[in-house]
Amino acid sequence: MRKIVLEVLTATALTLGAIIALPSGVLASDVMVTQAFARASAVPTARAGTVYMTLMNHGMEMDRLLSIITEAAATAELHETKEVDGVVKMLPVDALDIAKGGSVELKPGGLHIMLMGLNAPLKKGGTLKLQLIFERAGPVDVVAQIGEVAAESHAHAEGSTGN
Ligand SMILES: [Cu+2]
Repeated sequence: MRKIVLEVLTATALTLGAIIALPSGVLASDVMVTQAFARASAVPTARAGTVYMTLMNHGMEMDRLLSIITEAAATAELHETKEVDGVVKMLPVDALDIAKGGSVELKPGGLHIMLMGLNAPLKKGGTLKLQLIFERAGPVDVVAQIGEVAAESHAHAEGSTGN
């Protein structure tokens, strides 16, 4: 049974050329990422950026987003925007669980990936490459489209201009 499964995986990998079979037999594509987009930098000196996307777990078990890697910035962290006593704050999220068959939306006003120490401003119309590391699915490459500058305020440590 296991042999048959592995042969199917190999055939699929050869066909698509982009699927990596991990040693455990878990496919990297067990987590599907859609609608990945980043905000364009408002000013050329911007050092922070935000990225949003939808994560779907098509695997057989719960999965967990452990970390984010990008060459575009010094660090990339998962944050959650929350209103605490009328003050909007961003709190770091250590790990994000995605239930089997479930999905999690990273969107403005909620969960987001925060880039800190941008190597270059994010230009509208460009793309941003990220790699998401999941506990079970392993690394998943993501290409985010760079869209408009954020319309709403986002309380960054580096100081938004308010409102
Ligand atoms: Cu943030």
